[in-house]
Amino acid sequence: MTDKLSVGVLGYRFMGKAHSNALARLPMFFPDAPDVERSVIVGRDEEALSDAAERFGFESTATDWRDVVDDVDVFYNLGPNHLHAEPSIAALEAGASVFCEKPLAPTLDEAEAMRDAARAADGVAGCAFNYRFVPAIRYAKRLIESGELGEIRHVRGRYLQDWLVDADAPWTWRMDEDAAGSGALGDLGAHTIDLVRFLVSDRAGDIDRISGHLQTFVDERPVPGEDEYRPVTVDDAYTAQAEFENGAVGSFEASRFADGHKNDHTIEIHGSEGSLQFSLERLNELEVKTGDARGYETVLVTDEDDPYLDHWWPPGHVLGWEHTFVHENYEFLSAVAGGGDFSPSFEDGYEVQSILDAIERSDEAGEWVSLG
Ligand code: SOE
Repeated sequence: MTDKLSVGVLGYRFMGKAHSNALARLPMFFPDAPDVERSVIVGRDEEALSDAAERFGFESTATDWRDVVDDVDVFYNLGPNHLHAEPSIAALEAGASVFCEKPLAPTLDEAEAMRDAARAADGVAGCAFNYRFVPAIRYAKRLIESGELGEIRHVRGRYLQDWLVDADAPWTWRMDEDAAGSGALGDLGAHTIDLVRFLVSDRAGDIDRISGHLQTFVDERPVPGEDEYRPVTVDDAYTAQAEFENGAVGSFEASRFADGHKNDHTIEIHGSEGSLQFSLERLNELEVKTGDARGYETVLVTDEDDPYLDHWWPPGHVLGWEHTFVHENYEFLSAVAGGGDFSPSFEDGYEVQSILDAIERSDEAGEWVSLG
């Protein structure tokens, strides 16, 4: 009887590669991680799936997740957003643990159903907000919770990309409301809202009220390989402003039209005693201003007592985007094997979805929406 965790993964493209790479890294860099068997990878295109199974180290393939969820210990849902709810709920009800990519779901109703299924299940249910597992973000959380920034006054988050600046960039499911739920708001804003909750909710409380605006700049795009255009039914960009329970002021935005910004997720926090700034494009660094410093100090967060760094290289040998997936997979699988809890959970995923939903309701109503 093997004590390996059997893993089934739905999705073999971008996130399938990111998580498969993480699973492959664990034995070498996190030797105390649970033993995992990459049992089955699920997708529709059998030729592409077979190639992915070979490259990503999976024992078998399947074209229907219904044939998988009863037979694995852990189910990774890396499919498009509209496929997050049903397979994840089925896997939880079959007794598996589930790791679902963000955002938890396209709609608040689906996120609520997933949250409730997780509450009723024995398995661990995690939502893969990978940026919580950046060492510099962990360092930022320690600084905030130590009180070094004092009372939180300003929270600013923006996530800027530019892959849709070209009006002829092809249509994908991410531009369809039925498949994605929303555009930049759910795809990028979900990360920002989750990080903000992770960093400041203990000291500033949750978001109490919010107002938002969504915008679509290009309302149809060419379908690859076909002589047709399809409508874009989601936002290309969003902005929002918020008030936290402690009175702190929040401002958030994301765009797929921010020409010159490739994957620029920045968080800035100002307190009564100091400030910090993080940018994903410089993910090993944290800009910190505390105490009587006259300005920001750039801290390179790569020391061996910094979170996760002792698993990798000596100080200064910087990490990359893919390492965040190794960290989150280590924590998730350790929680599964050890019967512990994992954050961010489906509860966290639901809370994020509630705030995204409030931003959309505010945009529709043209007024602030209370979350309290
Ligand atoms: C969008 O392009 C995207 O891939 C997001 O879906 C991911 O969550 C983000 O980490 C990088 O950008």
